[in-house]
Amino acid sequence: MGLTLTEKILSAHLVEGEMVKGTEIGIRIDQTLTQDATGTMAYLEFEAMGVPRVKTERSVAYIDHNTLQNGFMNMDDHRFIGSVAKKHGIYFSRPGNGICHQVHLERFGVPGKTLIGSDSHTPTGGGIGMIAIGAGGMDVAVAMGGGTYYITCPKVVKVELTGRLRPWVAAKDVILEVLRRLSVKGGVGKVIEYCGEGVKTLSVPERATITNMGAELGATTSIFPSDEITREFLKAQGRENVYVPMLADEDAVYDEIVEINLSELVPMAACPHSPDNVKTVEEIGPMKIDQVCIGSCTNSSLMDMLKVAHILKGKTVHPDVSLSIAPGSKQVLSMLAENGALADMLEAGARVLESACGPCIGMGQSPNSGGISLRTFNRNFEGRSGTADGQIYLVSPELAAASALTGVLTDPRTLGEMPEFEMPEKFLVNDNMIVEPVPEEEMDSVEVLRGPNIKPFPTSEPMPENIEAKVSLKVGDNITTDHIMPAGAKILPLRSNIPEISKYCFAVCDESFHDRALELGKSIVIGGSNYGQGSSREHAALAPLYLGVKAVITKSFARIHMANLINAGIVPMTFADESDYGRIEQDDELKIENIAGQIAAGGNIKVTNVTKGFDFECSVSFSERQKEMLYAGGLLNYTKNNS
Ligand code: MIC
Ligand code: SF4
Repeated sequence: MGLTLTEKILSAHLVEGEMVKGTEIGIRIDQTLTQDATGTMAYLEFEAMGVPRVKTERSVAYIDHNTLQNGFMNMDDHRFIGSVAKKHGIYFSRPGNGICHQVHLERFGVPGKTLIGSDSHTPTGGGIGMIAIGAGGMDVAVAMGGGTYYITCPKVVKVELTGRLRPWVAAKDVILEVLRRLSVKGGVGKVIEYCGEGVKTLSVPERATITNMGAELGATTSIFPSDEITREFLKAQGRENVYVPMLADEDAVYDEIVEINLSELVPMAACPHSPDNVKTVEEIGPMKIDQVCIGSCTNSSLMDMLKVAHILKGKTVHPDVSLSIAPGSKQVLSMLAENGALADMLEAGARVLESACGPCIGMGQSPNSGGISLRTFNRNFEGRSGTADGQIYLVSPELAAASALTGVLTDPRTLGEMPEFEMPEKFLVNDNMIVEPVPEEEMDSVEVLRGPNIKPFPTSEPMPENIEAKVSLKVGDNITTDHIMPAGAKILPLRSNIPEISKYCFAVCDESFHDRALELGKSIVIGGSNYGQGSSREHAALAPLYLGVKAVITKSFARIHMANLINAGIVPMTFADESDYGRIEQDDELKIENIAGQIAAGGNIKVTNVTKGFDFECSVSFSERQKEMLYAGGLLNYTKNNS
């Protein structure tokens, strides 16, 4: 029986377990990446492990999220990360060099290798045939120290692409179509593998747009084969030497097959407030818009930017629209400047931003109240833009640029012929904004620079005999980590300070949560299905830990968040019978007796609702390693106990 590409790469990296779907496997990690908003915690954790040098083939620390620098906190974090990186063998991509996923694809990614990153859009690397997975900071810290990374051995979905995209229809429309069909929970426990004749018609940046936004499916990752198109891309980056062809076997067996004829796709948009709320432009109609933002790790490649520049050339942005453009990397921005495309954007009235996440994570460019904003980004969760009632639509760069000119949602196909342009054969390669680490013998000379906002991470206790606690909050389905631990210009600077950032925990759902949870001392949170989707931020587990949350009971969890809860020593459980969700209210007192014993026994966990006087069952499916971690009170305690 042939193997899928996913199985080939995973089994070549397998260090624990067997390739049995649904069971836990441990894999060796070749590369890691961090960004600054999750990086400070990851490096504090790495330092706590006491490993002098990273043991990976390549680890890179990027600064791209917190570049607003409103106050000393952001730059203190940058300096901390830069100095830790230099000391411990990590390459440091300085602020201004670009968005982690874009730069990693351009400069460091290698087909067939494994990459984990403390950012949920790490699967961008799947665009060149990597198994690239988003993870919590602690998992990345462990991998940097040479430790194994654990995942549930995934099912593999084949997305069979046929045909060719018609003019003005983009890679973004491909992933929007996948999201429309599979939904934001359709990818849980699965890797999405793209195959078929249509693959050959897609360039690497287009493939990377698709794998990037596979994160919104809740998938473990997404991957394209590594083929001649990959080789051309790596060659243009001066890295042809790392090219290896990587293909699934002809007779590979997949768990699910999705067929997409690229020729049939039309321009689409994900409507507020979920990436799977997808409609065609025709269905939405010519809606008046207020803002357009082009950029983010999904759509900020040179190819995307050149398309936009050609559409804008010689025209003017509509007077009622604000257009911002953030090219994804220094390489992209420099090339736009060199070939004149940047001037075309500026002349049309675009507000060009630095190469960073920017508006995608609510770092500036919040829309007007109730404003309609078209964005080429990957997430449109409520409030994420920084404007509580902002209406965010996720669209392709073509559609965004066309609409910026007309002031209404515009089908780019109405613009006539697509402008023709050639992609350069060689990219401008200058890695001068990547700082190399010092050699091991010089590491003692590097002082780690710690600002006053950098506080130690919260400690956790070993699992108690019984958990008796009130429900501090009950929330519905599809709660994102942007609900649990919001980001944005005001809160992101607090990423290194858990006591401070925890003041905003769940603020989107209920502003009084922080005070109530602290007053209760210990509590339990109740959630619906797909709880914790979205970002990999472990702050969404560390802040609840700090506030005394002992367990989270939901209908189902998103993968990275569930792993982060276990790493923090918070017990994630799901209702054995989902109808019990409706029988529990905020403030109910719940009791779980002999919790460690019940987990060890392997069956369902009995929970008593003391307030309402009934028992209900929760199911858990922990590996032995996860059980041990929970007994110890989280990954750090577990690692200390075992070293
Ligand atoms: C995001 O897109 O939500 C982020 C900000 O990049 C996060 C990471 C973070 O919260 O720092 C992610 O996707 O993991
Ligand atoms: Fe940055 Fe946005 Fe990409 Fe997250 S999704 S890494 S915030 S650009």
